[in-house]
Amino acid sequence: MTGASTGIGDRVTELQRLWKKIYNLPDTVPTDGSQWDHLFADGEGFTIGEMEASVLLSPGHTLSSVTYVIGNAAFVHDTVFMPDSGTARADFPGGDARQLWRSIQCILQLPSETRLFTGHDYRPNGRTACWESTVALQKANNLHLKNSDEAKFVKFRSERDRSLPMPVLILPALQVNLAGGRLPAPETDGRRYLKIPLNAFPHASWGNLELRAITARYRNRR
Ligand SMILES: N[C@@H](CCC(=O)N[C@@H](CS)C(=O)NCC(=O)O)C(=O)O
Ligand SMILES: [Fe+2]
Repeated sequence: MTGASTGIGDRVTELQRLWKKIYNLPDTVPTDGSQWDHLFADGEGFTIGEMEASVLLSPGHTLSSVTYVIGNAAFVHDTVFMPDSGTARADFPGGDARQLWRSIQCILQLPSETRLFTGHDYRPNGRTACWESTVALQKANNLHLKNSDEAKFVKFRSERDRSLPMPVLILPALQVNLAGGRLPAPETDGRRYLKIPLNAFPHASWGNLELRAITARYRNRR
């Protein structure tokens, strides 16, 4: 809306191809990332006005996730949440718990006073919403990381992920996200439609959908 240019990690094209198959989208939907003005490579630098920024590939939660490091702040999206909330799940298509562990280790190599801004906060025990921590605080207190190692984390994360339900809005939201925020093109009647695959993930605990279950969850959201 502002006309600002947009950018995203360059592996988004892999994500677009993956989900295009899952949604069985028409051939005309581009999977070359052309919906953004720029695709960032791992390690690439850029500026926002006079601020220096750089991009760190951080796959795991998704295969194309990136962290933006800007001065002494890092925007870490769904990798670590607040220390009392732990880490993001790694069971979405293209997700990988081992890669998530490795991405988090890269983030934790930033200077210890680096401010970390997280992607979500689910307010454990009903506390007020928080979004900012530091590398030092994460190392000392993160529930899923302290006293852990790669093998323990992968086991813990995979078990926990099997118990998590499908996010309520993932299927409608992804179709728009993957097009850089654009709605699907209108069909011959002039209307735009979002597709909801009903049986695309038979092996995922959250994926074996029936329309009844979806409508129940939308109703319960209120
Ligand atoms: N209840 C939420 C859950 C959303 C969810 O799964 N969030 C992801 C990040 S996109 C996550 O990592 N959650 C961690 C967890 O639930 O432990 C919803 O339905 O929207
Ligand atoms: Fe996420």
